[in-house]
Amino acid sequence: MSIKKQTLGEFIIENQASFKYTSGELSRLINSIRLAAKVVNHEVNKAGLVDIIGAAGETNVQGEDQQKLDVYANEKFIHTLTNRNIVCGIASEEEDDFVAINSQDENNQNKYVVLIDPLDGSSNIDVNVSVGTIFSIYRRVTPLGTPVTIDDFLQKGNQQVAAGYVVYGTSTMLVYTTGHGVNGFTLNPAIGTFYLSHPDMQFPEDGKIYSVNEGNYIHFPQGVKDYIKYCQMEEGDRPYTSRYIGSLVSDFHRNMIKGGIYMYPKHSKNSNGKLRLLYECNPMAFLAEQANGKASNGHTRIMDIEPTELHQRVPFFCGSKNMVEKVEEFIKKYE
Ligand code: P6P
Repeated sequence: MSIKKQTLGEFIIENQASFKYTSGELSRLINSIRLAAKVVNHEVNKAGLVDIIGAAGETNVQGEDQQKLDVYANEKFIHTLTNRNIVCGIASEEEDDFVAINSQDENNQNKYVVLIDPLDGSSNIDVNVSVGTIFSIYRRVTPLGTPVTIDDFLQKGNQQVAAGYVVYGTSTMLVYTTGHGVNGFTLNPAIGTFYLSHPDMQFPEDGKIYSVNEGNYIHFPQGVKDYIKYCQMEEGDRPYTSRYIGSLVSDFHRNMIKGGIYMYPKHSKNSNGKLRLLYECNPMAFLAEQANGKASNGHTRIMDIEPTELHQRVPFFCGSKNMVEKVEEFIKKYE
């Protein structure tokens, strides 16, 4: 007889009391992300089909304007979070500036702001490779009922109250933390319910997988080059396996389960690397640390970095603690 798995809704209610701001607002916020994830999942899963069916010009079979999926995902998450009247502001990779959600209304007692990468790795959609949504949640720092300002978004990662991702892969999973460990929920698409499938997820302290775009090798700092050669050396439990999907959420998810490190270093073409601090690196760093892993820019803890602008990029090394510390050792030799 199969043991009944807890649903995401049951899990949220059961753990609500453990959250220091037990207003229930965060629970409603996680629930709204759950709804948006299901809507986006439905669209992502039929993307290829829509492309084929909707071939006639700019509209699909429903006569709707065909949208790029990342724009679609962005609109769905903003729409859902706005309609549920839970947050006072949203920042997104798809929006130049943050979006104030009627925060100037003095009756607006909404405490939270959300930062999202609505569809990370969206270029993979066209080749049917998994993609993800990443979200990061903070309490606003400006007074309730006043317009949100950039200060509400430029907070250090160590101020996050929750973070997570949705991975639209062979199955769709929602993985998140509120600072009490990391739990993974798998969607049963037949009934549209997420079930607790991966309780208390932990990064193994060591791993044998390294994830980096080695096409950029010649542009990497020498310490990173040396670490990659170290991974490839025949010695002890090495060589490691190279696995790079081109989708941060998927590489992170696999490495968290199996052990491994994800790297997006700075390189001569881009002095800060590619990944965005506020809605990619900080939420993934929060998850990593809650799962006994580590995340740095090569020498500084990601969640201690003082943000200066909404879309700023940082070098990113994240995963099994001992692997991150090893690459930091190699980088340190040249600093
Ligand atoms: P590159 C996707 O665009 C992304 O932000 C991450 O999901 C992914 O790991 C990385 O960029 C891929 O970038 O330069 O290796 O193609």
